[in-house]
Amino acid sequence: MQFLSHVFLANVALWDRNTIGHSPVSAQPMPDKASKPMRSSPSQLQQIWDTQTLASFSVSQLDAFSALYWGDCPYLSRAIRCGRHRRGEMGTVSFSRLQRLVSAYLDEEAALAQRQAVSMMRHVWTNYEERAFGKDELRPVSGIGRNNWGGIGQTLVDALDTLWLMDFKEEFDRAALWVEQSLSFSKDLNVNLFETSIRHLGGLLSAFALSRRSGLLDVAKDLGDRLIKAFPPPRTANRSRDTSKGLGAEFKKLLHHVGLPTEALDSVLGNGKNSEVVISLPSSDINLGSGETKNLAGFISLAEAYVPIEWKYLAALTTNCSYSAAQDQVLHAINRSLNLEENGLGMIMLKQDGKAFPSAQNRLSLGSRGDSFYEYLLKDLIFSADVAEDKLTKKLWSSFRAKLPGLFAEGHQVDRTPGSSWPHRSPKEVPRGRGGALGGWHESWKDAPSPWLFLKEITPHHTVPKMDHLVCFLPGAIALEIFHSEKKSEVDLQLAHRLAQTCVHMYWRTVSDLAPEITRFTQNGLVDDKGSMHNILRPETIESLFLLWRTSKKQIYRNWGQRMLAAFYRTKTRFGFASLHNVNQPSKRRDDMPSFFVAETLKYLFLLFSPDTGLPLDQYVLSTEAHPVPILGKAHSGLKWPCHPKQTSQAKAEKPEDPKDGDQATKESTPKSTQVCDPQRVQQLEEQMKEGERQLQKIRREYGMCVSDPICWASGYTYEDCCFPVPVGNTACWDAEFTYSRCCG
Ligand code: DMJ
Repeated sequence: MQFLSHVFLANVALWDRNTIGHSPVSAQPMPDKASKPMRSSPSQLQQIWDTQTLASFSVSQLDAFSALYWGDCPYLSRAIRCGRHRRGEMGTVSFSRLQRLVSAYLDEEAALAQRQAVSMMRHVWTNYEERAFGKDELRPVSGIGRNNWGGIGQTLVDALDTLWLMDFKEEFDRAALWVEQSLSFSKDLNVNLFETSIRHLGGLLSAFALSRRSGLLDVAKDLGDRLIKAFPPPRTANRSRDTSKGLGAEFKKLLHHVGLPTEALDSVLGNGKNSEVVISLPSSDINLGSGETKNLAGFISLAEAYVPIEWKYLAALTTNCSYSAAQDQVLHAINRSLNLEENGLGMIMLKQDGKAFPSAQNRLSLGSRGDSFYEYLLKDLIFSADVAEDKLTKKLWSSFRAKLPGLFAEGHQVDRTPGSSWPHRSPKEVPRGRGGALGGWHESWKDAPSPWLFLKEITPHHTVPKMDHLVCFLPGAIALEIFHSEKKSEVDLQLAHRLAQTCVHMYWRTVSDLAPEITRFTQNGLVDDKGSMHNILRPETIESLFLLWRTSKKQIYRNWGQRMLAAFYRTKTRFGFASLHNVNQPSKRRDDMPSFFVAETLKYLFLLFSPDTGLPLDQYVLSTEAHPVPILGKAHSGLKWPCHPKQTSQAKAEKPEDPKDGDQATKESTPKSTQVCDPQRVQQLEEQMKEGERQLQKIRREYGMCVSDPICWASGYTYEDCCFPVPVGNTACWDAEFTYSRCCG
């Protein structure tokens, strides 16, 4: 970019003050053009920042730097004492002094931005307390409270730790008291397991971690005991059957022969190496009162199945290891069914057995239904690093990182010149393998000089050049990985930066400066997805800016955050902050303020401009709903991990202890028994194997050996998923390479 010219800088400085109408704090005269030479832009700034960072400063910031350079006080600054007498011969300050002054000025600005985030929270909370206390949500335009999540205090619970971190201690106490005295989960209410785990369970546990208020842990535990019923029962045995020998081996041979995945057998019997026996995934929905489970959408999302931080922290606090075992089981089940250790990426719609749900909508995606699965691989790795004995999380995160470039694609800068056809209509999906020139973007992220880097989605049929705003968690996750690595990879930091840049431009290209729910890409760069132009105040981009700031300390992330803070601020209504129907029509507001706006968006805005000590990232990890929990084994956690395999007893898993308060919760666990083998269960499994063998014979009789190429059954698809009904089977299984005849014989 061209740095602002001297004259332009001086002129815009005048325009800025007059237009905005700010009156200077100190009585400083306006520059007298006749008697005083124009201020010049300090070229020294280019020694402090790169051009992209310089371009990200606002005009008023540049004006302030210019003032500092010339020994003047920046307008409105209260922090900087100016020393005209210290000017050098040229009438300017020295480079080292300029650096100090600029840094003091930026610190002051950060403190102001932090205060603005606090004032936004105050605005929300005053109205919520007054008009909707204890309700799920406050409608920001009409000021009416509503129980659209079944009346379980969604906003209140999700906001507890934000109140604590922002030092609204009285408000926190009132809200915590409401949780302890009035919140009841004993009701006939169907809830989504994932949402309730990340918002309620995570919210309560984090509020407990920060405040040590034991009543909050009691409520969390009650909720945990209700939700855990959505998981299949824990299956652990210290001695698993070795399916590489005997009847198991025979059965495996048969399975292999007909092209069916042999891992399924391991998941039932174990493979003799691993004591964990995996059954399947939790149901997506559960009735809090009756414990009845359902999969309301007909399938389970990859992201929704795995929520390790909340459940493992609950296990650590209560010494009830069944909470954590359930998460380990889920991960093992998904790994087996989707072969994630090798594939790195998994389909987002799953059947309860962990295999891919047969649907043309199924896809590889880091957006909706996929996002937090990958986020949680990393976060669990950080959270459990010091206590983890099972290395699967680490393997899966590494394999995800290795396969991630397979989703990269690039598009070029948008052409906004008058007369150009921008904004363009959304492109249709492109048949897989025919991106590039036809689709207008590049299949390989190394193909083009400096285009936008984005993440495509891959369905069985198509490559889809679209990116959900949800994907914008990824640059932050990569930054967080770097934060916790000993070797800080510049290449990864650059990758995170490029992805963040794409996310930020999803914001800057709209009228409101807020990103739409979905953005598409063509040869002209970022384009609209007509049906998805709304914004529901999501946090992912600001979250990434926060993590990039903490990791790199590069000013550009705070600058982008300042602009984003202003954009969110402009959604202010009389009673809160409102979602938008269309980011290009900011006056059309939705009477809707989701709880993650207070749990995440405002919290990340606050943290981005706060000193690191407020929430040290070497001590805490933020959940996918931005609820901080202390990293296990670190000083702040004050916990010992009670769930080492030898310490975890079957009896304990089935009948959890009932800690009365926070102190008790931190006591070490005492293993009660070590069950070796359950003969009844073994008999049951042997019967299942025999039944399996009968089924297999049936398949062989009916379909012969025409199972063709087993490579077709990647990503959890099976012969049965794809080949029936004959003769075309399920077309979701076919793409350019795989055909019915190739796969089904
Ligand atoms: C939040 O509830 C969580 O961040 C979740 O992981 C994804 N969606 C929303 C925010 O966009």
